[in-house]
Amino acid sequence: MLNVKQQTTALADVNYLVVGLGLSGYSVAAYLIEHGYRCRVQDTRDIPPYLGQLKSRFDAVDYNVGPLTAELTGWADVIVVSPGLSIRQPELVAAVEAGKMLLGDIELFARLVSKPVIAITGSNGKSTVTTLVGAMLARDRKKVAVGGNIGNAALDLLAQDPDYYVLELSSYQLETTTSLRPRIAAVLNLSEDHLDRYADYAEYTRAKLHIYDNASLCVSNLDDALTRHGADDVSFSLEPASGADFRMIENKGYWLGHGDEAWLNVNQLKVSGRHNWSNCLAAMAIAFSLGVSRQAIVGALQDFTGIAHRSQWVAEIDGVEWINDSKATNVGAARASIEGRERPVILIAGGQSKGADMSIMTDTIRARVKRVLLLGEDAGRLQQAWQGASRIERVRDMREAVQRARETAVAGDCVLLAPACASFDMYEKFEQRGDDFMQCVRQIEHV
Ligand code: UMA
Ligand code: ADP
Repeated sequence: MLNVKQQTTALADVNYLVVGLGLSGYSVAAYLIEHGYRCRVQDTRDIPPYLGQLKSRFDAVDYNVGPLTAELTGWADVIVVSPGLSIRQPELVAAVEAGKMLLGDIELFARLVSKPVIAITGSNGKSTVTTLVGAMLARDRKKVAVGGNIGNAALDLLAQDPDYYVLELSSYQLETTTSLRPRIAAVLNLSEDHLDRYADYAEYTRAKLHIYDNASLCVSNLDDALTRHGADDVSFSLEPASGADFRMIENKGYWLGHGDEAWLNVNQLKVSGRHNWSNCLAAMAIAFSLGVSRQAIVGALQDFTGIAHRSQWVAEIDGVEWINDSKATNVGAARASIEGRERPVILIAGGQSKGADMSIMTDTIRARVKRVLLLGEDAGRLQQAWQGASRIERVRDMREAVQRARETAVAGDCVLLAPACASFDMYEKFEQRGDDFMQCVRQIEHV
C-alpha cells in the first residue's frame, strides 16, 4: 500500500498533531503510528471515545486530554482535525496563521488512494445513496469499500484495496479536503443544516459544492438548482417532464426510469416515500455512469430494505404504526419523512436545532401532523415556530413521549420519531436515540 511518505515527500518528515479522538481521529492516529510517523493526539473530552483502544494498540502513544494548547500546535507541522470540531476555533485559526498545515482524514485518504473514488454529499439521503451504490457495484461483481461519514473511517478502508471506494462526505469533511479527485461526485440536495457551524446557508452550501472540484463526472439533482455544476452533469429528477437523464416515468403508476425507458415500478421497492425515489434515481445515475449493468442496478434496488434509524418500521400496535426516523436530524429530512407517510402523523421531535429555521416545515406540520410531542434542548424554539399548526405538547424524555403517543393515537395513525434536530443534548448519537425510542415502544407493546 502507498503511504504518505512515498507519495508526498513534503509530508514525510514532519510532526503530526491529531486533534480529536473519535472515530476519525483514531483512524488517523492509527494510520500514522503504524506507518512510522511522529504523531501526538489531543482531545478536549475527559474520556475520549477511542482513547482506550488507542492506548491498548499503541502503548507508547503520546495523548493529551484537555484544551488544545499553544504548546501542542506549536510542536505540530501538520494538524489533522476531526470533522466534529470547527476549523474556525481560535486555536486552529492562530495555528494556520502561524503557517501550520490544517487538513482532515479525507485529505489524508485522498493523498493515499490509488483506486477510483465515488464521492457523495448532500443535506439528506447520503447514507441511503452511498449504501445503494455500494450494493449495485457489489452485485456487478466489483470489489467495493463503503465508508466516510456513514460510519466507517475512510483511512480504515485502504487496507481492503477494492476496485472502487464509495464515500459519503459531510460538509465538515469537505472543508478540510483539497486533493480529492473523484471519478464521480454527487450532490443529492441542499437544505438548511449545521448553521451553528457556518456563518450562513451560503457558506454551508459552498462547503458541500466543493466536492465537484476536480471530479471527472458530476451527478446533480435537476429538482434542486443549487446542486447543479454544469451542462455536462448526469442528472436525476422526480419530475417526469424534466428531461433529466434519470427520472420518474408515469404510466399506470410510477416507475424509476432512464430517459424514456421504465426500469422499475416503485411498487417493487421495499423503501417508501418520494424522497427515497429520488435517492434511487441518484444511485442509478451514479452506478450507470460507472458502467454497472441495468440488471445489477435493478436487482440491488429491489433487494434494498433501507438502513436502521431511517424511516425504520418498529411495530404495529392496535392499528397504530410506529416508525423510527432518528436520522432525520434536520428540517429537510423531517419534512420529507412526514410527507413520506401515508397515515396521519403523531410526531416526536426536538433536540439540538443547530440554528435552523424551523418554520420551513410549519406547512407540512399543519397539513399532516395531528399532534407534536416535543423534547430536548430546543423544544421551546420548535414550539414557537410551529405554534398554531398542530396540537403541541412538551415532554420530559422519550419514555414520556412514547407514553403520550400511545394514549392519544387511534387506529390508522402513525407515530413517527423524526426529530428535525441533532441528538447530542440527550444522547451520544442518533442511533442511541433511535434505540431508546424502539425500546420504549417495545415496552408498551408488551403491557
Ligand atoms: N468533540 C469534542 N472534543 C474533541 C473532539 C470532538 O468535544 O476534542 C466532539 C465534537 O464536537 C462532536 C463529537 O465529539 O460533537 C464527535 O466529533 P468527532 O470529530 O470526534 O467525530 P467522529 O467520531 O470522528 O465521527 C466523525 C463524524 N462525526 C461528525 O462529523 C460529528 C461521523 O459522522 C462519521 O461517521 C465519522 O467521523 C467517520 O467519518 C456522524 C455525524 O453526525 C454520523 N456526522 C454529521 C452529520 O451526518 O450530520 C456531519
Ligand atoms: P444522510 O446520510 O444524508 O443523513 P440518510 O440516507 O441517512 O441521509 O437519511 C436520513 C433521513 O433523511 C431519512 O431517514 C429521511 O428522513 C431523510 N431523507 C432521506 N433521503 C432524503 C432526500 N432525498 N430528501 C430529503 N430527505 C431525505
